[in-house]
Amino acid sequence: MLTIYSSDHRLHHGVELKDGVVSESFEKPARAETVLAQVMATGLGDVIAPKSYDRSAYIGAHSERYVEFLATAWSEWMETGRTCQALPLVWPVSGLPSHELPQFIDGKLGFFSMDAGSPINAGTWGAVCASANSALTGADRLSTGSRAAFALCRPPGHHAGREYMGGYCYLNNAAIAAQRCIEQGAKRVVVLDVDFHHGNGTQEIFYDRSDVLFISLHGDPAVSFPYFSGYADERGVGAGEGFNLNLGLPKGTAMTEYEAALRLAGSAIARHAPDALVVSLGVDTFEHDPISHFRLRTPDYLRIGATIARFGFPALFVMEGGYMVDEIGINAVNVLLGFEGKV
Ligand code: 6XA
Ligand code: ZN
Repeated sequence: MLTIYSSDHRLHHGVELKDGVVSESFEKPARAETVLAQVMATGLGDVIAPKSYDRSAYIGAHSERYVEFLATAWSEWMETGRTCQALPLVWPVSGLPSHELPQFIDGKLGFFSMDAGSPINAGTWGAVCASANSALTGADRLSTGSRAAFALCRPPGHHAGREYMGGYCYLNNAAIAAQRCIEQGAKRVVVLDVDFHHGNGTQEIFYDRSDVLFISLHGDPAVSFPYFSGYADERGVGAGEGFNLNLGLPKGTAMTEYEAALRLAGSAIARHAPDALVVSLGVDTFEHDPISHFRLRTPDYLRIGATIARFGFPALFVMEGGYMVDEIGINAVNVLLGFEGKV
């Protein structure tokens, strides 16, 4: 299986507000390096750099003004004399009267974010573009007949909505790839999100559409980030009604229950009969992940990959979360090896 990877991910390295303390983010460069090392060590296949894409390739999944904000946020922040990372501190929650886009960068940061989990520094936009371009390059491979590809994206994307960043995400790589598949001729696409966290951004982007079915297996939002989406009654709206499937799972979920949910996803995928499957591949479902609470083990990831292969559709795997740095490589690549039948 081909891997698409850019070392530009290293341009982005942020802080995180966790347990009331600002410290190094769990979403750090070593994650992608560890996955790449495992891709090489296992001989998964060739590794190529992403192609260049115009910013217009991100529009469709995102709004023009949001992409412009991401591209210019750091320079606007610096113009105010600050040199530390840019973070939002105020949000237009539903009780506040104005939902107008502010002119000042501090207001814009709150307007275009769901949380304080996506810091912006000098290298963020470069890394974000390289990440999205990796997903686009993978989507184009599928459109030209490849059975599978792996976009080793960093930063991740599935929390990013049409007009907001959050949860370490800026551009929604999986959604951008799914949209690209549609633009290249796919009639129907499925985005299957197996990250521990609900892919609220992907859900939002395709919520009113019937061409892209979104399915997510994730920690019950009553007790898991992002808390405000991921419930079973979120089924889509308008033309998209019935094309959004949330499979929330309880604390401590292990492989037996996880596989049962994956089988339900498989039935929904078969009914949609997609031309392409985009897999939001997070491995923070791992038993030792530091920020999640499922109990999957390293060999389970081979089975997840083999199960996805049995669904029988061309698949683009897009890297999302996973934070136990030592095992993230083995677990992520096990899914890919399982898909390839190399078990
Ligand atoms: C709170 C936790 C963010 C979760 C990010 C993630 N800062 N999403 O792994 O898939
Ligand atoms: Zn996650």
